[in-house]
Order: sequence, then structure tokens, then C-alpha cells
Amino acid sequence: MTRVLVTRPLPERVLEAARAQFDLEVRESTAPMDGTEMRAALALYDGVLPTLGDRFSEEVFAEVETPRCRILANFGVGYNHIDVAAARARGVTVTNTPGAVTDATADIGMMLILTSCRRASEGERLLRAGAWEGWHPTQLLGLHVTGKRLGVVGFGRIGQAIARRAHLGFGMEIAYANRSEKQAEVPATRMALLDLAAWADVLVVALPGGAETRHMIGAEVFAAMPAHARFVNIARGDIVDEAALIDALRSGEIAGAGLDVYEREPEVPRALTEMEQVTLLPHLGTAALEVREAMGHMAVENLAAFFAGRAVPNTV
Ligand code: 8YV
Repeated sequence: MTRVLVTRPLPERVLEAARAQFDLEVRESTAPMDGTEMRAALALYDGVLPTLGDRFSEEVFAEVETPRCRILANFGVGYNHIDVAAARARGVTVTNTPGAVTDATADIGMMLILTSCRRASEGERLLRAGAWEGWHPTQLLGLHVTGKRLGVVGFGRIGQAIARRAHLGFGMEIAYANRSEKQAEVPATRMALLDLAAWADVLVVALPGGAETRHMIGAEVFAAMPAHARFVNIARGDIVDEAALIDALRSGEIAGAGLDVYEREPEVPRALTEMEQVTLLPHLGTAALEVREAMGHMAVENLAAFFAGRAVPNTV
């Protein structure tokens, strides 16, 4: 029977589906695998279902002469933790789970847009600290969201799903920066990144991570943004130069931020946790049971198709 390793505990229904088809091993730890574990995974299993944080780098592949593993079926759409070229060079297929994550991630994006504009985190902290002295007309005045301009950096599935929510639900005007022109469901204008930054009241990042997009959002982008603007990242932390973001928030170059991802997760700079004008979430993008089940089933289906010799739906 085909030996498959699942690198973290997953929802039970996903494991059941996988157990029905494979000789399944589930690693019990919730922490990413270390180098030794990853090398063993490549050497001892026919297929691996890894996830965020399991860094299958060139070095890891280089240390396993003949991997038994022929497929890494990633749990998640983002696969910047896997060196796809290194995998391919050793005949290892890599798959991901697009589609399954889109709506949930866009929901978190919309939530951070609302939270950072309306200062909800600040309000809750104040209340919990027992510091709320009662309603008054100028308390915690935020930025009205309806009708404002939303700039979306990266206009793929998730970027467009955020735009749809923002436009249809909140009457926001949409523009985007993207390598190519996109036909979206809602009216949206393509702009160069710095023009978009200068135009938008809220700038949201929805790009894939990896070497190509590393630090694409830095000091220049923040300097171009208006002082009342908010910055939201639901994509990958290393797309943003976090030190430049901290400077921009500190100096008042921008008014606030809503973040779900960080450059060195789970490390979050103390400068951010100490700032009132930021909302910080622990990478909750797809954290809903139905969504994690859908992602898991998709990854299991990729494995099943691969080992049955069928066309693999989500090869990257
Ligand atoms: C996942 C994500 O939960 O799908 C992605 O790329 O960022 C997430 O929301 C996580 O990456 C699982 O691998």
C-alpha cells in the first residue's frame, strides 16, 4: 500500500478519507518539521502532505539521494515554503489547494479592512482594560469604509474576491496592481503600484509569496500612501518590508494596519504589538473547519489522482 505522511494533525474527516486509501502516518506535532524530519519524509514515504512552515528547500532535497517520495501535496494554496524547481529536478510533483481557500481568506481581508478603518481592536482593548468612560461623539473616530477607495495588490482569485466583497457590500471603488490586466466581476482599474498606493484609502496585499515578491511593499510604497490610509496584508509576511511598515506606522506616514501574516512567523515584532493602530491576527486566513476540510480533501484528491495515474488536478 502507498505510504503517505501527513505532517500535522488535520480535521478527522480528512484523515479518514486519507486512511481509506493510503497507509497513513500522521505526525502529531503542530510545529513545522525540522530538516531531519523532512529528509526522512522524502526518504521513507511515497507521498507527503506538508503545510506552511515545512521548508522543503534545495538543501533538504540535496541531502536525499534518491527520494522515495514522488509527490508533495501541499495543504494550502501558498507553496513558497517548497522549492518547486528542486522538487521537479528530482521528479517530485508538487500540488496545492487553490479555490478552497479563496472565500475564507477574502473574508479575513474584508474583516481587517473594516477593523483597521473602524479602530475595532483599539476599542476592544480599551474596553477590556476597563478604560471605557462611556460614549461620546468624538470617541475613537475611524475612517468610514463605504464609498472609499480600495487598492488591491495582486489581482488573482483572492484579490478579486476581496474586491467583490468591498465593492458589492461596501460600495468601495476598486483599483489594482497586477502583472497583467484582469477582467473582474466588479469594475476595477489597473494602476502601477506607486500610483495605486497614492490613490487608495486602503491598500490590501493579495500576492503569492516567494522570491519574486519579497519586499515588494517597502518604504517607497508607504511614502506614497496618504496619511489617513490603512494597510492590510492577508498574503505572506515577506512580501512586506516589516521594518519599513513599522517606520511608516510610527512616523504617521500611514494611519493603521491590519495584518494576518508576518515576515518571521510566529515571531511578531514587539514594535507592532505595542502599537494601538494595528490589528494583529495569528494567520487565521483559512481557519474555519469547513475550509480546512475542503483544503484537506483537495490535497488527498491530488494524492489519489497521482497514485492512480490520473491527471493530477492541482499540479503547480
Ligand atoms: C493556510 C494559507 O492555512 O493556503 C494558504 O496559502 O496561507 C493559509 O491560510 C496555510 O498556509 C496552510 O498551509
